[in-house]
Amino acid sequence: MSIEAKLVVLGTQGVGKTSLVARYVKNTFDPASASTIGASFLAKKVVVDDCQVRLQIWDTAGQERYRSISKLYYRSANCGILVYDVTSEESFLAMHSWLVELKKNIPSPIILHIVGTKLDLVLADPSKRQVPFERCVEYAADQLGDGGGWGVCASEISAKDDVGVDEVFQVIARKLVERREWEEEGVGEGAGVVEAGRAEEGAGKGCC
Ligand SMILES: Nc1nc2c(ncn2[C@@H]2O[C@H](COP(=O)(O)OP(=O)(O)OP(=O)(O)O)[C@@H](O)[C@H]2O)c(=O)[nH]1
Ligand SMILES: [Mg+2]
Repeated sequence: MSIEAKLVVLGTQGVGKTSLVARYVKNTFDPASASTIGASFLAKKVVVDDCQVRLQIWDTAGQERYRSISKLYYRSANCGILVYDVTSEESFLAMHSWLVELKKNIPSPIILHIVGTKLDLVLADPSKRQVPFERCVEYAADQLGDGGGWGVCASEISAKDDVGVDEVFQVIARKLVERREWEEEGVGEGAGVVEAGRAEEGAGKGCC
């Protein structure tokens, strides 16, 4: 089996969307990453068991003035990553506004992964943390854990230190495959799975 899926990456300016995608696709990190204009596209194949998943990854611009353009990308997406920065509560609140917008504008629930970035900064200095991982997990359960079809997951990553990045995309790809199997079997249309793990500081990642 092979699957093509469109993945959209959303979140406010500077949270690390481009860095997350660059680490995953090119295994690079730019400490002076330039702000994205409009959106950029990268593709990568992921193998899940005997299934090939080709992810078309749309990295959107977080600047407010590009918000209407981002809509073009998420409306046809099969899956998405909502990104915030663990050192910025403001970015967490901004992520919520993306989710509200998604819920309003997309025709049916998609697989969503909520990602807190810049974990390396709080591992180096815990006082920098503004969003506890528990808050993110509770948020995911409250907002998306109603069995409404959002296959949601949450984790914390560092694009700088390459922690937890591959896992995000692997989990999404696996959920895409599972969802396809359910649909083919006619079992689980709309069956949402809420699975969120705890980030162990030091272990550096928390995921499903
Ligand atoms: N320490 C640290 N810095 C990071 C990490 N990820 C991104 N950054 C830095 O955060 C800044 C913004 O990163 P980008 O990836 O460009 O952010 P973005 O979300 O794509 O921003 P827009 O394109 O403007 O929406 C850059 O200086 C990155 O180097 C990380 O995991 N750790
Ligand atoms: Mg960017």
